[in-house]
Amino acid sequence: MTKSALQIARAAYQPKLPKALASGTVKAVAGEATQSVADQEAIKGLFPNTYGMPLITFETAPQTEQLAANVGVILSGGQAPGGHNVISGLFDGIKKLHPQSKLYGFILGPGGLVDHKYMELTADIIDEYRNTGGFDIIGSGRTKLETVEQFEKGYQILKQLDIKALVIIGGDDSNTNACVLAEYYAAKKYGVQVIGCPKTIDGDLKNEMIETSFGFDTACKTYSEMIGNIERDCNSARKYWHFIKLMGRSASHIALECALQTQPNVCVVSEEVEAKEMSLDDVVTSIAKVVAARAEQGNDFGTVLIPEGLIEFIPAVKRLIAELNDFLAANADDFARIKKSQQRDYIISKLSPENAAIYSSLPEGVARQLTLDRDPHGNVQVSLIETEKLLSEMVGRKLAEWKKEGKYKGKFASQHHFFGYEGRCAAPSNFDADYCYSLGFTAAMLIAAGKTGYMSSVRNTTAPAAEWISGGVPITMMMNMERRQGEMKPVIQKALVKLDGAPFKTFTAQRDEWAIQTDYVYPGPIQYFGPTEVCDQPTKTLQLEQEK
Ligand code: FBP
Repeated sequence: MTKSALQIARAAYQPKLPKALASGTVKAVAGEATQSVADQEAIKGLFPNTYGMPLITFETAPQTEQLAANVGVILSGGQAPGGHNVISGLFDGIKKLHPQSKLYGFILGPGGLVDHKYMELTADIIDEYRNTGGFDIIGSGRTKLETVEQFEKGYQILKQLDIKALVIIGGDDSNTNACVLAEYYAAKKYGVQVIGCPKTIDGDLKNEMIETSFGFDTACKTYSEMIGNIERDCNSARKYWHFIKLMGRSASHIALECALQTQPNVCVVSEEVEAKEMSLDDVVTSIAKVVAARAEQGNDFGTVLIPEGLIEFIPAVKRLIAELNDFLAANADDFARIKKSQQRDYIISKLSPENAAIYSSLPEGVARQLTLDRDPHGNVQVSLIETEKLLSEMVGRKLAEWKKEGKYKGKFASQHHFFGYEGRCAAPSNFDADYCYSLGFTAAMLIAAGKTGYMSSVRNTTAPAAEWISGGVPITMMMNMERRQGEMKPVIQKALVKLDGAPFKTFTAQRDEWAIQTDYVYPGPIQYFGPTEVCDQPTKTLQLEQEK
């Protein structure tokens, strides 16, 4: 396999570990018993074996004898930079505890467990993937593990391979399923532990104990490099407004972080749109105002960042999607039989009058995208909705009206971009390389400590890696009850952008200036080698959040 110079140099990088893990041997120290973030009685009832367990912290301790133990690993959901380092950390962790332990990878996500597709991950294979981006070592998938039949089929192969513990590397939905699986195996006394690891570029799997999900750092730095390049181009040509949609299915963390890194003229934050009950027209007007104000100064160019999930946060559209979700879940077969050309009218005839009116007011393409297949977790596939084009088109129309009224005199030409896949498999930054390796190593220690239903946790991440704190958090602690596909289900609470949080407040304190002035920042590409202030900086989000 041909390798780039960077790949060769990067293979030799030794990720940094928290001091306790680097010392070689640890003991698990139990903290206080935990409770779920909400709906305690309901969650306790659903997870009698894995509810209320204590927080765990690892501290240096003398070596204790360990038996060899085989471990399975699954990569679940969208790719995120650093997944390979979680696996290499896990591999090194279990081998350190006992050289005879084996690591098996299930192929193409949770489906590999159910279909018994796996491979043993040997030292040679692991070495090929250290510090690389992507999930290609075993592939990923979005199969939802939720039925007893799947759990039992999984158990068959786990038993056959003598696997003692399964590590599921995934986002909020996948970790919710990891917890359900942990509970099931514990209830059945199958002797298989299940450990989760917090993955998602979206940055929305975080809480008191999970400071950030891995991949967010690298993805945001990659997008920010590209946004900075576009800003420089637009400040050079001075003729285009660039509408840039950024991945992040629900929360606007990616858009906000990129805004903090690059200082664009506009960044829409979905959570604010929802809180202020803004309509689509309000969002369009707010962008058009910035375009008009810059035109007054002769600046017919700019950059607008748009979070991928925006459409679902516009309260009226959100209500429409909620009704559509329930309706489509209950009438999937009927809907599939309707001819494409008649689907729009069919939906309109079935919706409540208020939602039917909103549905009919949406451009046809966007309306159709709202009825496309949900992902296996029941989510609208927002990455397929071209919000960047929708907004620029509507801003263009608004400006044309204002021109007629003599309120706007500029020229408006737009370019569209969608940054998502460009960053999901980037070579992990030093932060993600170190963080992921530590998460994987911690997972190995949780397994050795006999834990199940825990998520690997590494905290104090704005300090140098040696001072990071490694441990485990019971997954039930992060859960609440939410309506999914028409039913109330226990799920990990998604962390949205907090409007009273430091990252958003820092943004709002400066955004009016950024809107009018051309105050762009050009972060440049991720640096893997060089001074620590260039190579090892965590995201601005993390720095601001931890500043408290
Ligand atoms: P995860 O929650 O699985 O990490 O999803 C990350 C993500 O990149 C979202 O930002 C995006 O909406 C989605 O995956 C796209 O998924 P796919 O590539 O499967 O369509």
